Amino acid sequence: MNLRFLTAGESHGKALVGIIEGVPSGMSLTKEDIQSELRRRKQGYGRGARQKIEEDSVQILSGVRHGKTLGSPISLLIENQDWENWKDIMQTEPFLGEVKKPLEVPRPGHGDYIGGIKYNHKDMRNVLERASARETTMRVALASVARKLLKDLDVHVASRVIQIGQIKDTTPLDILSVSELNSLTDSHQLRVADEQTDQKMVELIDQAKKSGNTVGGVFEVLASGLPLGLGSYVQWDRRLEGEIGKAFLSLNAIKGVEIGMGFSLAETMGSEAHDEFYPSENSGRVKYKTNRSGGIDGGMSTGQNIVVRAAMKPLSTLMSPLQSVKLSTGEAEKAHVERSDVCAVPAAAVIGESLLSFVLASSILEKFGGDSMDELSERFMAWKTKC
Ligand code: EPS
Repeated sequence: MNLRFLTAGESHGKALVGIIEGVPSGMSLTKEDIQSELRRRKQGYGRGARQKIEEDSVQILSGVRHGKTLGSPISLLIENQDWENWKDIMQTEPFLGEVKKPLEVPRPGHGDYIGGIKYNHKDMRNVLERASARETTMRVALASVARKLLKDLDVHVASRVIQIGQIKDTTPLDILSVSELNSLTDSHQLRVADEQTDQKMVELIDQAKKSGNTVGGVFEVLASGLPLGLGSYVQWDRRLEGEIGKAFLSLNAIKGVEIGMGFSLAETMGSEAHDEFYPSENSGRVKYKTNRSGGIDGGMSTGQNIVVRAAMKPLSTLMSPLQSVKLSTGEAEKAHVERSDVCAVPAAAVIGESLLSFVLASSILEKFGGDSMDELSERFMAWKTKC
């Protein structure tokens, strides 16, 4: 990957920190470019009380001067407001008192049990604190730098939720252009294109909350304005679908990813599965009338919109907890209960936009290189014109 990033920080620790490296020099970048994406991640019906506590206010610590990137690593800091309430429990110095809020009964479906055994932690809070999706706050912050790079090249990324539990939104994919989609979905409680379906899903989340349950769903992330030829077929780890799949499957609670027609392609005949070629005014090039491949064939971008869908399982922290075992006694007990969300699919969609932005910006840098933004955009535009 030409762009690299790392995050650190516990959910209730002092702060989240991150570094992104490989961003060309001379790109305009302000705090607001990052903050606006962090605000979007906090939205969505079904979130818990934490989102009211946290401001997710970002500080740019390095790599930017007078509103322009320097080409050096960009480091970011987001302080956790809730730290004030967790100082003793989460302090880094040795603590001699009785540690409050230990996690002794693992939540089925979470990392608690496996992580506790693997890292030899009796208090599985040591797992929870880092396995928590709170970490995605910093991922979104770092990826919003990649998203700014895409925006400057006129590449747009947007998302919508298409399923919560068993309720599906069947609004066609091309209802709006990718650059316009977020203005619609940002204004709905669950990021669903159809407002009535959005409302039905809100009711489902209310029911789940009442019964101490959680719900998952499916979201779709789209990108437009891309050139042909990102990624490559020549080596397994350069295939664009592979990079996208890895990025999306690295997101907490994601259990399935598909590109274009995805799983439904398995039900079709070859004659209905591919995007046929039609003559183009541009000699030596073709036109498409369909985009069943979701913008990627042979591990490379086709130049059509990229379409990715991901399935998120229901969150594993239930207020009516599942059956579990207290490991210290070996006795059956109900799982640990921790403040959490009922549904975080809209937030996951925004995080999905961030992950796709990161992979696409990295693939663009791999193909076109360039140490400065001027160099990159000149090469990018020349290729797009040619293709
Ligand atoms: C959070 C995501 C979820 C929230 C968390 C904040 O993390 P998890 O994967 O651990 O459920 O529950 O909030 C809390 C840990 C809390 O104390 O409320 C996020 O996206 O910011």
